[in-house]
Amino acid sequence: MNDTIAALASGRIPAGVAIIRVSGPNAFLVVDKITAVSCASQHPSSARIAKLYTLADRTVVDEALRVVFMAPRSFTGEDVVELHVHGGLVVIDEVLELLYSAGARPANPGEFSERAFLNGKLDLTQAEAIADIIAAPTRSARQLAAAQLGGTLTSKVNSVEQQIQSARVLVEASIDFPEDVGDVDDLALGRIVKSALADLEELQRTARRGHLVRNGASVVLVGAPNVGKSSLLNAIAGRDRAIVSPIAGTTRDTIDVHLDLGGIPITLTDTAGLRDSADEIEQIGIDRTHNSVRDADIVLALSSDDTPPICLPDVNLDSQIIRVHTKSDLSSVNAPRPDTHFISAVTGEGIDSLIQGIVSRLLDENGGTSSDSLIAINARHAALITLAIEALNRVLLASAARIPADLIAVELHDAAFQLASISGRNVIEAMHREIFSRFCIGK
Ligand SMILES: Nc1nc2c(ncn2[C@@H]2O[C@H](COP(=O)(O)OP(=O)(O)OP(=O)(O)O)[C@@H](O)[C@H]2O)c(=O)[nH]1
Ligand SMILES: [Mg+2]
Repeated sequence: MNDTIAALASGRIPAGVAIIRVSGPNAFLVVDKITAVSCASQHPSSARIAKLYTLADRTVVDEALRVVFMAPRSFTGEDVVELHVHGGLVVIDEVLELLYSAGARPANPGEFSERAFLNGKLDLTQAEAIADIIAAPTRSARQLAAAQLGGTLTSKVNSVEQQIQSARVLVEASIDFPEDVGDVDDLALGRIVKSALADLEELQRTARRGHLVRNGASVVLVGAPNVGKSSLLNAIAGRDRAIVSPIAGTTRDTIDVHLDLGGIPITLTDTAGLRDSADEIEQIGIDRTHNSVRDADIVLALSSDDTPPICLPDVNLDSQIIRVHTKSDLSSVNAPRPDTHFISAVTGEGIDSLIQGIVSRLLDENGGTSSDSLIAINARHAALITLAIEALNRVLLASAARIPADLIAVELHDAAFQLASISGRNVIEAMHREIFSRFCIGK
C-alpha cells in the first residue's frame, strides 16, 4: 500500500462527467504534476476547477473539477484526489495515461475498497455490500446490500460474538481460578451457548434467500405441444415475448425472459412441446427442452383438460416441480387437485397465485426465511457460520460429558475465530485478496 493507484471510478461512457480516482501516499504529488495549483493548497474535502496539462509541453487536455481528500478522512483512508473530467473515452484515456506517467499505477479490481478495509474504514461485510450494491440485479438485492452496508449483519454477528465472549469468561475463570470459582457452571454455559446457536441458525436460514437474490433462479415451462406454455410465459412476463398459435409445435427453440419475481431475479424459459417427433429441427428443440429441465431450479409442468401431464425423467426432486393446469376458462374440472395451480392465460385467473407459489417454493425449499428480512448472508458467511455452529455444538457435548474446561475453551475460541472472520478482523491476506478481486476496477 505504499504506492499510488489511479482508475476510472464511474461508468457508462460517453457521459457528461467521468470520475477518475487517485489514492495513495503520493496522490497529491502525482496530481500536482498535471495541474497548476498544488493539491495541498486546496482545502480538504473541497472542490475546485483545475486545468489538466500534458507533462511534456503543458498543453491543456481538459478542465476538471478536482476534489481533494486528506488521509485519513477519505474512502480509502489515504490521500485521495478525484478528478471529475469530461466523460469521453479519449479524454479519460489521456488523463489516466498522464497520471500513470506522473507516478501512479493502474488500480486492480476492488483495490480502493481493499485499501479502505486494510485501513479500517470498512469491515469485510461492508466491502462485500458495496460490491453487491453495484451488482444488484433487482431492487430487493440492492435493499439487502444497503442494509448490510449499514451494518445489519455486522451488528447481529457482534451480538453473537459477545455471547460467546461471556461463555469464554465463564470457562476461563474456572481454569484460571479453580479455588475461587470451582467447576464450570454447566447450566449457565448451556444457556448462553444455546442462545448463540439459535441466533446463528436464524442467520443461516437467510442463506437461501441471499443466494437467490444475488444469483437468481431458473424456472422452465414444460408440457406437451399446445398446452399453453408460450401463453403462460407471456402472461407472467406481461408482454408478448413468445409466439402463440393453435398449431401444435409452434415453439421450436427455448426462449428466455428475465423477470423480477418477488425480488428474485428469475430467468423464465419457454420450451418446445415434448412429443415424439420425426421432424429433425423439432427434435433438436425437444433435446434443448430436456437440457433446460436438467438445469432448472423450478419446473412448471403444464397439463390441461385435453393434454395429460408429461412424464419428466430429467427431474430428480418433486420439490422442483410445480404442477399447472392450463386453460381454466375452458375447463370442465370443478375441483382441481390441491397441489395443482389452475390458471388461464386468457382471463388471468391463477397467475398471481402461481407467481407467489414459485417465489415461496424457491424460498422455502431449504428451510424458509428469517424473521429479519433485511439480512441475507452470502456463501462465505454461511460457511463460517456452519463452522461456528459445529464448534458450539461440540461445546455442548463436551460440557455434558464433563470434559475438562480447557478443551471447552478451545472450542469456544474456535467459534469466536470463525465469527471474527465474517467481519474480517482476522482474515489472512490471501483470503481478502480473493474477495476484492471480484470487484470492478475503480471501486
Ligand atoms: N382459452 C384459452 N386458450 C389458451 C390458453 N392458453 C393458451 N391457449 C391457446 O392454446 C393454443 C396453444 O397455446 P400456446 O401458448 O402456443 O401453446 P404451447 O404450449 O406454447 O404450444 P407449442 O409451442 O406448440 O408447444 C393457442 O391457440 C392459445 O391461444 C388459455 O388459458 N385459455
Ligand atoms: Mg409455444
